[in-house]
Amino acid sequence: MKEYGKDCYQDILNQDLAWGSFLEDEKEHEKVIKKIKRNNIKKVIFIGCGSSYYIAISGAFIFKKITGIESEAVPGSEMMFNPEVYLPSTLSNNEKTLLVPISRSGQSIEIIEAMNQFKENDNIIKLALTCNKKSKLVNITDHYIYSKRGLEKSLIMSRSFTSMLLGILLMASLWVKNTQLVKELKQLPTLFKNNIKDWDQLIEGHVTDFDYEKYEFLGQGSYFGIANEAMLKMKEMAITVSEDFHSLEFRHGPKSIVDSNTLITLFIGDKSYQREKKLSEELKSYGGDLFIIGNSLDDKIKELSPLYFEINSELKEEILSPLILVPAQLLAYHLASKKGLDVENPKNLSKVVENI
Ligand code: F1P
Repeated sequence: MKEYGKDCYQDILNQDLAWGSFLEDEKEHEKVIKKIKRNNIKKVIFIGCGSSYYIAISGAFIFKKITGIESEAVPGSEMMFNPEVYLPSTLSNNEKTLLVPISRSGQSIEIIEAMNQFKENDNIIKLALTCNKKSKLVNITDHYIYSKRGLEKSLIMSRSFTSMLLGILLMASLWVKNTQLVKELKQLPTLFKNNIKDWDQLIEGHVTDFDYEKYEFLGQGSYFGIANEAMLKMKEMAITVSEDFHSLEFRHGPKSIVDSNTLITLFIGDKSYQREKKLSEELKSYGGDLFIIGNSLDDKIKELSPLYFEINSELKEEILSPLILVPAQLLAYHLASKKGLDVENPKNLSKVVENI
């Protein structure tokens, strides 16, 4: 059988190399953060398109949680059309806004057009987060943080997503000089290596044995951006309709569609654990199947879900954000393979959206 999506599969299976390589450059990243911190940053706005916007959603939550600095995620198109709505209306004489455009290619048209608006604006410090340091974006920003092994061969974003999200985790940890957090981030490549083989086999097996019509992805906090990206992988790779919600938002109406043809993937958090467990019991009672991924899972959760992954680390949920996405990438890949789709040439998609 033709090996569909070889490059994409390899990109997913070797993300730990991109993470390790990014973390090796800690000192370079630290120099950038120190330069930026010479400014009195009042607010940080992360912008992105597609998957990169979902990095921004998860990253803004993480950056505020770790540094305490006001942080927000805005789609590139919104910052292009309505910058005055998102930029702080009042700044004291030395306060600045840090704008962080996130872009694997550094070429997406909305990001470039948005950033070109601020070329002369000294109240905005511009930091690019990218996998392409020879990009238009890097030429129009003051600083850049670069994931040198993040860029995929494949069109589909996988290791670029997780390595740039790891980038925001490292930025925030360096910002507050939390050496313990930096040490914890350095555990992620090993945690990936310890789990990837089992995860891949178990997911391939589940996809082979079960068929669903509807796919829901749920998460709170930093896992909401992860749920967004999981939804997008299902669409881009498996050409399958899927949705994402904050976990408890799903109860306010969308849960009405749950039946025995529904797979709900829950990225279960620490603070939200008990409520998300009750939600899982409710969704199970409607006939839905649960795929639960979390740090430590109790027996009740394990009984509820035909498929569950327990990471078993001492790490907080935010630190696990890049890792917890990986099972959803594998789910989309194996469903695409089952459907005989060639993920190297996904329907209607291009690697970069450079014009509108
Ligand atoms: C990323 C992106 C992807 C999308 C497609 C087109 O742009 O929008 O999210 O899946 O591959 O490109 P960027 O990160 O390069 O700006």
